[in-house]
Amino acid sequence: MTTASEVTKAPQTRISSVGAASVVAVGLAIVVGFGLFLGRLGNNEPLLKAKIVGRETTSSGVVTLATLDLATYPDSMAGEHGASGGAHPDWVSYGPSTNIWVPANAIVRVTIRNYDSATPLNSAFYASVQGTVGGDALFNGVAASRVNAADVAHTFTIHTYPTAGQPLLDVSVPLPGVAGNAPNAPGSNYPAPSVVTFSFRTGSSGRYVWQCFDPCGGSGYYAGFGGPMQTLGYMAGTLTVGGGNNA
Ligand SMILES: [Cu+2]
Repeated sequence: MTTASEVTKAPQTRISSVGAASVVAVGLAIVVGFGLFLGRLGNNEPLLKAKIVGRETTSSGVVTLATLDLATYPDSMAGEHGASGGAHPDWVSYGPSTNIWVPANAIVRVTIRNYDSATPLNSAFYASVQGTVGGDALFNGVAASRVNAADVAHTFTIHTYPTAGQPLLDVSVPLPGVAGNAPNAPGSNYPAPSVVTFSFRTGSSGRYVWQCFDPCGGSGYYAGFGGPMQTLGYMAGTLTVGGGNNA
């Protein structure tokens, strides 16, 4: 720890105008660089808001009903990184954004269209649907509580609370892959997607982190878990519950 007295004892050094300008430039670079770094943490990415579509009566009262549409891609050409793919065009990605907002005290109906082929799960734990309303999901229209671990391309997994003051929000749903040799759909850069729908219940306000737990990061990273798997904006993101104009 630096105390005020230590600051006053700092060596007195004469700094030339050129040196001072350099110090300012370096300081500015640090500030700008840190700002860019924070931007990658999600705050500056486009906020993807679940759409409030009405109210629903449940056994525990009337709650807000909202819908959320996501997609997973074999690259980064269709999500928040723009048509050029940004810094890592070949990284697998979620879209249209990984910075998600959903209302508090609500049922959120999620639809995820997956355009990527499978990478077998390391752990069959993530082949099971967890934390959804009814304990299952619809996989291309068929209800199931688990899928074959070898068929999974990605998962949508909300971590539990980052602080003890937030309610639990354990949700994990596997996303089966499309066939590796599937042709692109007409007019699309991707095959017809596998479609997974599920609902989860939110409680009071909170801020969470979610990510994919399928080792989809590519062979250039340790066990497929580096690169896009550890980077917000690709296979990880934030989930804000409530606040703002929550209905
Ligand atoms: Cu993934």
